[in-house]
Amino acid sequence: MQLTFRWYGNDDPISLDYIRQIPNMKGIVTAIYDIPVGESWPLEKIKELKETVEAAGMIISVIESVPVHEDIKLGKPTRDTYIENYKTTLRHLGEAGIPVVCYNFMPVFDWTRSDLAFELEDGSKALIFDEEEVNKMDPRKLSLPGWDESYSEEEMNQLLDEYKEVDEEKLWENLSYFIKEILPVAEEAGVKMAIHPDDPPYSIFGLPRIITGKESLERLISLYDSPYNGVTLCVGSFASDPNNDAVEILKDMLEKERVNFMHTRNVKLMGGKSFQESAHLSEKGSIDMYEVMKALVEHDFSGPLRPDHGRMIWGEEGKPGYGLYDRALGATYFNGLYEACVKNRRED
Ligand code: DNO
Repeated sequence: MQLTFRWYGNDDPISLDYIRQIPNMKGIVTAIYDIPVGESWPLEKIKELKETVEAAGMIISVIESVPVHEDIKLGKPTRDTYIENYKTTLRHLGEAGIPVVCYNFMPVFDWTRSDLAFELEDGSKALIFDEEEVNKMDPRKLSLPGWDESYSEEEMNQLLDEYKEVDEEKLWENLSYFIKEILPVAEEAGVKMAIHPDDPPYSIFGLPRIITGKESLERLISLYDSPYNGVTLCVGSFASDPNNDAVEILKDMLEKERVNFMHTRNVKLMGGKSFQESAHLSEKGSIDMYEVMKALVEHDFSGPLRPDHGRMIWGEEGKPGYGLYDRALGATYFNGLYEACVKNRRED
C-alpha cells in the first residue's frame, strides 16, 4: 500500500507541508483544476504541478480526476474531438511519469448528498444522504463543492433533456466506445486507468448510473482486457447500496488484478437508501475496515490508497469531506491496520 492524500492544489487551505507530516504519507492525489472539462492538459502545467509536489518531499501518485466530457457520455458526434483531447492528456501525463488516472462516468452529477454538514451525535459534522431529502431536491438547481463543473440552469435543463435518450445500455455503449479508444493510448503511455464507482451506486434524478457493483465491474473490465483498464475501489461508494458487499467486490477485483487505486471511507447505513459518512473506524460504520486491509495485504496490494472523506472535527472549517484532521486520523488508522496485517501474515 502506498498511503496518499487528496490535495486540491495551491488554493487548498491544507498545505503540502502539513500533509507531509502525517506519518507514512507518500503520495499526493490531485488534478489541474483550471482547465475546462474536455480540453487537453498541457505538458508544462503537469510538470509544474509535479515539481510543486516533489519540492514538498512527496510524489504525485494519482490524478483524480481527468473528467470525461458530457458529450462522450451522451455519445454525441462531437465526442471524438473530446476523446482526442483526453488521449493527449494521457500522453502528457505518461510523459511526466504519472502512473494512475482516476475518472468516472456518472452523467451530469458526481457524488451526491443531501446535507454536507450534518451534526453527528459526537458533535462532528458529516456528509449524509437522506433518501427522502434527495427525492425532494430539484436537480436543476443542484451544485455541490468538489464537482468538476457546475452548470447554469439553462445548460442543466438542456443536459437533463439530452439524457432522456440515454438509458443504461446506451451509457454502457458510450463507455465501451470511450474505453476502447483511450485504453491503447493509456497502455502506451504507461498510465493505469481507474474508474470510480457511481456515488451513490444507483440511479438518481432519473439519470442512468452503471458502475454500481460486482457485476458492473466485471462487465467494465471485460470491455478491454488489460491491467490498465482498472478501478478505483471506493469501498464507501459500493457499501452505500445495502445490496452490495464491498469487501467481496474488493476481493473479486484484487483477484483479477484490476484495483489500481483504493478509496477507504466508511459509511453507516441508516435504512432504505439513506446513509451517513461515519468515522473510518469499523465499528462506527457498516464496513469492516480490518477485512478491507487484510484483503489488500493478502493480495500484496502495492498501489495507492487514500483515506477518503473525513468528518469536520475540532472546529475545522473548509471543503466538506476534505478537512485535514479527520482524514489524517483515518490515515493513521489505516497505518495501524496495515502494520498489524503485514506482521500477522509473516507469523502465519
Ligand atoms: C468525492 C470523490 C469523487 C471522485 C470522482 C472521481 O469526494 O470521491 O468526486 O473524485 O468521482 O472521478
